[in-house]
Amino acid sequence: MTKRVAIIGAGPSGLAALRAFESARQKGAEIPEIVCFEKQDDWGGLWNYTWRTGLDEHGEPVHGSMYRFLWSNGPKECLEFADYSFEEHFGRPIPSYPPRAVLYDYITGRISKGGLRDYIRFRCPVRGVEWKSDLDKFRVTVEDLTKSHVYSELFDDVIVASGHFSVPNVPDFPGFQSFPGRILHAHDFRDANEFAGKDVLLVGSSYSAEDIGTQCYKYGAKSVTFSYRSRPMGFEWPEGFVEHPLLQKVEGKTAYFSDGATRDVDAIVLCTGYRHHFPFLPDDLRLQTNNRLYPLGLYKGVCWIANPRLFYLGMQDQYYTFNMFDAQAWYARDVIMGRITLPTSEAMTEDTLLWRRKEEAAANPYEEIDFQTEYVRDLIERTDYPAFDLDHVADAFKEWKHDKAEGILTYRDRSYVSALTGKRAPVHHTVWMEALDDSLEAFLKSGEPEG
Ligand code: FAD
Ligand code: NA7
Repeated sequence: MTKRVAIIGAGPSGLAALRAFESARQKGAEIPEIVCFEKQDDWGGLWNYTWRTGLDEHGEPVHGSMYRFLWSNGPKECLEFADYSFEEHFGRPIPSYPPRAVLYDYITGRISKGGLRDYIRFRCPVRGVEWKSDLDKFRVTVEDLTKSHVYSELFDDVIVASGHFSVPNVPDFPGFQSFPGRILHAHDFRDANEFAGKDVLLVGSSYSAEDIGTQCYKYGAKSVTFSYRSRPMGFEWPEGFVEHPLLQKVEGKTAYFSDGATRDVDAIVLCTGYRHHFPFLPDDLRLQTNNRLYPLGLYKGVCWIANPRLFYLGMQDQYYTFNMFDAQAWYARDVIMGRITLPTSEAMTEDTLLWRRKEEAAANPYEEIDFQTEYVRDLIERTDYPAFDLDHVADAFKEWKHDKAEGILTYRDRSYVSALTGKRAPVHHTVWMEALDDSLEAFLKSGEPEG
């Protein structure tokens, strides 16, 4: 009997799994029967933009955390699929920092060929996964939202690719109850134009704070105040930006910080990160972790040690993204197809503890980049995923870090060399601060600057 494999989610990680099996099929292998369950009505995961916030038309929590005017926050050369270059997709080299629509086109373009969409059941959130030891299978329970029908099917293996930047971590601060302006989490931020002319406070000091802060400034916010819990971002901010340590309280529209400073603000955006959230998984199958480079419990960051017929993709904090999801998907595929034999549970645990120690030893972002590079290399060496120059990609990440430190508003004007084609990306026709149209058409048109 053919094995059956369930993939939960058709974002970049789930699509990487589909591509991995398809690649084996194209090389003549007999592949398992695959069913991918996706709760949204289209593929692309977070890259599938929605204006909606809160609940969707079916009463489901909206998955999307991306916003209008989101441009890649790292060079595309660092996330390029090893089996499908940007140049192959767009027919020519394109600049290094594409807006969301361009990356969506690239991700979905690779998968559009070959009828892979037929594997996906859209509008089908997974409600439960249960290990049935008597049957030696998982029972997966799904709701078909279109037909308003709940059903269960049996699978030999399950791949969880449901993402972990969707369910917000929302702290409370004294005075929020009576703050006269809008308070929202980054998950619900959609359009920077809303904050034009306003004094905005952002709590948090990581990617969301940095990017939503600069977006607000780009689209006309009067001022941007950041509040950090552990350490400031420390960029050389232009006039109009300021960083303070942790928010203590708000009284009326006045925010009080732990350094004694105060600031009147019109709106507050909590850029306080996300929670790994798997309401469809029971305790014995559920990954429990904070956002970090090496969560425990997963051999090679992928196989659930307590039941290695369950796999997780993309659960790490991410420098590498699309190419790391591919490396993980190829590895999971090879375990499922019996090409890789897993060691004993003890040996798997020991291996993860070794990696965890290396993760903990990484003292700064440059060492973290090296750590994740080695992690991806370790995976790629074990499968037939096309080898690419990972040292080159690690150098590009470090160049990106350096470029950001030199200019948080100008780093997206830089260009980098592709490890696949060896070519340096062209410079975009319009500098990022003046590029207000984030459409694919505006980005790809050549010639005169926008405006
Ligand atoms: P997701 O993209 O989250 O996809 C998960 C999919 O699973 C979704 O389609 C969801 O609907 C589905 N799903 C969830 N639960 C269920 C269920 N129970 N049943 C069925 N389906 C389910 N990365 C970059 O490389 N560059 C960037 O510039 C960048 N910017 C980002 C900006 C923001 C605001 C955020 C939040 C993330 C950003 N990322 C960026 C990182 C992003 O996490 C990855 O690029 C990528 O989207 C992760 O893919 P994924 O498939 O693991 O998860
Ligand atoms: P991150 O990278 O997980 O960062 C979360 C930030 O929120 C970080 O600065 C935390 O501070 C801060 N945080 C968390 N809880 C609190 C509380 N209670 N009070 C104050 N500050 C808090 O999430 P992001 O949303 O920035 O990025 C996630 C992805 O989205 C990423 O891949 C991007 O590409 C886009 P800490 O440093 O822990 O003290």
